[in-house]
Amino acid sequence: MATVVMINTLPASSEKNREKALQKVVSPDAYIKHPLQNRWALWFFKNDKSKTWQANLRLISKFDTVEDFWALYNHIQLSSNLMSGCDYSLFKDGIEPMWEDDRNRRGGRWLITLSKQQRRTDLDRFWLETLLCLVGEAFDDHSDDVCGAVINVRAKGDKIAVWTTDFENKDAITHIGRVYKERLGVPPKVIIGYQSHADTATKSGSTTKNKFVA
Ligand code: MGP
Repeated sequence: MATVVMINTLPASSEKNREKALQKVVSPDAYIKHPLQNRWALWFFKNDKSKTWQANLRLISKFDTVEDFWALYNHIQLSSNLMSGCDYSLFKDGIEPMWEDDRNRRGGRWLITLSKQQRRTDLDRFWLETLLCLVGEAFDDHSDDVCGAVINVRAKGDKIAVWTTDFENKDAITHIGRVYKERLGVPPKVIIGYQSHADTATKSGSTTKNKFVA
C-alpha cells in the first residue's frame, strides 16, 4: 500500500514542483517495521546470593520486529562486560528461561563451553550469532523445537546454550546442533554436546552426560 506524504518546504513560486511533492509516494519499507516470526523476551540474571535463583531472574524487554531487536541489542551491555555470575536469556514469549517451564521440563540444551581466553575472542560474536539464529528461525522446520538460549558469564569459563523442548526429538535436536555448530564456525573436530535439563538439574558436580553430540 502507498502513502501520500505532504511536503511543505518548497518555495511557493514553484507551483508545479509543489504539486509533484505533495504526491510523493513512500515505499512501506520506509515506515513499517519488519516483523519476526516470534515475539521474544530478553531476561537478565544477576547473582545475588541473598536471594533465590528465581528471584534473581528479571525480564528486561520483549520485541517482535527486526528493528526492535537491534534497538535492544545496541542498548545493553555486551556479555563480555558483565560481572561474573550474570546471564542473559532470550526465550520465546511465554516460555520462562528455567527448567521448570512446561516447554523446558522435558527438554535440554546444546552447550558451548568456552575457555577463559575465548571471552575476548569469541564470546560476544558467538552470542550475537546465537541470537540471530533464534530470531531468524535458522533451524528450518525444526525451529519450533527451540525454546531459547542462555549465556552464562562465569570466572571458571563462560557458556552459551540453545535450549530445545524435547530431548526425545532426535531429528530436531541433531538438525539444530548441526546448523548451530556451522553458524558459530566451530571446527568439525570440536565436539559439542546436548544434555537434558533433567540430567543437568540432578548432576552431582561431575559433567552431565551427553545425549547427543555434533
Ligand atoms: P547455572 O547458572 O546454569 O550454571 O547453574 P553455573 O553457575 O555455571 O553452575 P554449574 O552448576 O553448571 O557449574 C547454577 C545453579 O543455578 C544450579 O545448580 C541451580 O541451583 C540454579 N539454576 C540454574 N538453572 C538454569 C536453573 C533453573 O532453570 N531452575 C532452577 N530452579 N534453578 C536453576
